[in-house]
Amino acid sequence: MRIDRIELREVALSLKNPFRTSFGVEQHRRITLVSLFSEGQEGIAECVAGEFPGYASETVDTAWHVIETYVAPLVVGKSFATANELLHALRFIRGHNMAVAAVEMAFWDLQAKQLNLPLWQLLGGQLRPIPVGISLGIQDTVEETVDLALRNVDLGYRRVKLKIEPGWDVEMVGAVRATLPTTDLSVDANSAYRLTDAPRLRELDEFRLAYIEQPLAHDDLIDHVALQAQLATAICLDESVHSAEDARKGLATGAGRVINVKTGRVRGYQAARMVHDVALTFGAPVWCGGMLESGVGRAHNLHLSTLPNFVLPGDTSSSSRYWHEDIVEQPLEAVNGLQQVPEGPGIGVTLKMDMVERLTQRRQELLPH
Ligand code: OSB
Ligand code: MG
Repeated sequence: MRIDRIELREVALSLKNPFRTSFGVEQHRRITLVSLFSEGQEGIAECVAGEFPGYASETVDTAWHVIETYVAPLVVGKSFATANELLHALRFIRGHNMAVAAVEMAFWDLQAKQLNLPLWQLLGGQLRPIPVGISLGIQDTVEETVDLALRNVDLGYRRVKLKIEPGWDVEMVGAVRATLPTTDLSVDANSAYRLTDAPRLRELDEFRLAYIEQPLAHDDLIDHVALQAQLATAICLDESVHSAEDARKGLATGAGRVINVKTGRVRGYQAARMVHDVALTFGAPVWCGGMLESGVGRAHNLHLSTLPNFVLPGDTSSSSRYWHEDIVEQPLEAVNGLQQVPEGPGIGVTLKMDMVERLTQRRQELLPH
């Protein structure tokens, strides 16, 4: 498959409500859409790098720069039979996983469309409704948190993940647990704690959480091993896992027992599938994380979630939780906590072109030189 050109497009979209985590607040998203064109067909993906390097070191602007300056010259005008061949061409680009992933994921969509297959099938998944939960940002009060958790459980969401940070943890989680005694609950610290906080984190054990997500540093596995040994609750690794090798090390050492898989963080589908397979060999469950994506990224997440070891509810909640209006035609709405995988070739969603044009901040064509 010859890649004729790449198109980059930045679209501005505002979240319904500010999303607060231990590393900052997001209210306006600058969404980078990456399209690969071949023989009149278009594959598309969303780059999940944020405006601010708070979750990962990449940003919207570094990803744009890396794709334009380093990725495109290695891809445009070249032919690749598989995603592996594409990744091989990019092997000397160290890091910048979110930038590379967006290109790789667009390639998968393109290939699925050329084969006239839904992406889940090309990935080797099994079509099924995808159980999803919500990720609840840090709120102003415990009462609001309890209320939001309750309302979303009533909507059918299969799991409630509460964002925590020092000072917003045991009391808040205890209040939610008291109101929702049987709900699948978890917490996500986004690296806000240190190993010396182990006694505090141990207090969470009594709330029977499914897992504590990424309590310690974004680049740590060693301290997570020590912490996991002191906790009854499983640790779920997010920020610390950038590859299948990281997943192997994390699970083999006992740094965690669960993995949150995000294609952007690990460099695309090929790597995401390898993380999934490694976890399976350890008997560790995985689930599909989210990065406040538009419908393009959400559709990708749902296709990935059809792989068999995605056994825990993912973060691909309804598009309408985040957006007044999404940029894709197909509604991606959970019903009773289940999302349907979009049908049709590739990712199965199409852009609302008028809306996208209206929201476009910049656009760039990358042609062969
Ligand atoms: O840690 O999983 C995370 C959002 C942005 C960056 C990191 C994370 C998140 C979420 C939200 O938890 C997941 C979603 O609903 O898209
Ligand atoms: Mg997380």
